[in-house]
Amino acid sequence: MQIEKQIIDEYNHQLAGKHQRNFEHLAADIADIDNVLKKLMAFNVAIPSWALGTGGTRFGRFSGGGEPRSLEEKIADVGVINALNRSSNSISLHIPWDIPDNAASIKSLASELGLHFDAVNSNTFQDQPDQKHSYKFGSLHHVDKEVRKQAIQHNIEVIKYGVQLNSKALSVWLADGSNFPGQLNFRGAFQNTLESLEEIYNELPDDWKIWIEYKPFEPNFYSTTIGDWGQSYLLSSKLGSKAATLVDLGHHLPNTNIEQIVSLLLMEGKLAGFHFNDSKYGDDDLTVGSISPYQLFLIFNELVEGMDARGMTHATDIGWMIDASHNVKDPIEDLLQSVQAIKIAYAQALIIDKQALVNAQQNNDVAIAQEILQQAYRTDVRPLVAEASKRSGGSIDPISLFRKINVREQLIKERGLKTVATGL
Ligand code: PSV
Ligand code: MN
Ligand code: MN
Repeated sequence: MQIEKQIIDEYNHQLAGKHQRNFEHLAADIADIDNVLKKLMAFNVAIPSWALGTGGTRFGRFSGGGEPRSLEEKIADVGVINALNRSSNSISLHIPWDIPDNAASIKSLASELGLHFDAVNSNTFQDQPDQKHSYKFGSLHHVDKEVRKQAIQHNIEVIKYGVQLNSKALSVWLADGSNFPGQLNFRGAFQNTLESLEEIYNELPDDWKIWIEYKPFEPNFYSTTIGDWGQSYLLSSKLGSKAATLVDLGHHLPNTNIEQIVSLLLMEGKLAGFHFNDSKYGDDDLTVGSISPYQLFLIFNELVEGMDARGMTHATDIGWMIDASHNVKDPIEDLLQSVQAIKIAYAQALIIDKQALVNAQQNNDVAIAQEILQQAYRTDVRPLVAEASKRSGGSIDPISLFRKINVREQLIKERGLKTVATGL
């Protein structure tokens, strides 16, 4: 299904009075309001193809109904999200969960909806029915060269699919690790991973990147071969300028200072981008901003400051993507909430009084430095996000419009109640 622009405009019209009052009140206090709005309007976050259905947990899965049954339907769902918020103009595919054999028609469907393809993701953490060797004991780090070769080949195949879709990056997350002390030789595992990644790296087209994700635990619970940003950074440095480190917010031990990691990776030109989600305990994959919105804001503070210092373009110079899963909420509503949360954190970071913060830091004025950050964080910037969405042709309030026009009910009518989408 597609949402007509007229429906969005009509609903915006209904909300216009209150919105305009709130926006004007807020805008009066923001010095460079046009610049803030311009940046928000240019900002987009990719939607992962695996987040459009109910993920479930290892204890069960409860379908929400109307879930996309094919890649075409996943693309249609991203079209719905983007029509509502005008900030989700790309989709990230996971192969072989999505097999774009018909690349030309998939590409034209996406472009009809104003979408393009973000990074392609490889999968060497599951065995596929037709594969020769098992990934039970890992893939790119495996002790057996034949297993490594198979995993390398898969990644090269994923690049080829991505080239047909005009993606520009390969995203690699490995489940490789060990469950018990003694199971692995750490150096051997790391060395094998590096050599495997080198072979994949050599197959990257000139204008492509490889994004290397890290994660400290799960599915292995003693060691993960790319377990933290140091290990990912080491690999991406050794590989070369097309390689960088991908930060998934849920892939840190509790209380890790993620914003500091972000700041240093950015400084070194090695920040590939993000998988946004939120978590309280581990890799919970909860809605962005639902647990730790202040942390999200602090990350965006580092991003705005660091990207401006390096002359980077906010909208395009790093990868922005959601990596969440949905067990009890409508996936589309959840994704809309996530994108809103990201834009709120970004808007808050954009309105920080940067010169005053620099002065406070230079004078070791700790209290004022904290005040400056919290002043921005405690500002309700939702009217800015709404205005940016409206000016881009989206909705002032995407979730309430999604409910009002009964999108899910229509999807259930079209696709059925007991549907299963591929995903984590
Ligand atoms: C597993 O932790 C994971 O959530 C990683 O974050 C990947 O990005 C994602 O799956 C898809 O492979
Ligand atoms: Mn991830
Ligand atoms: Mn994860």
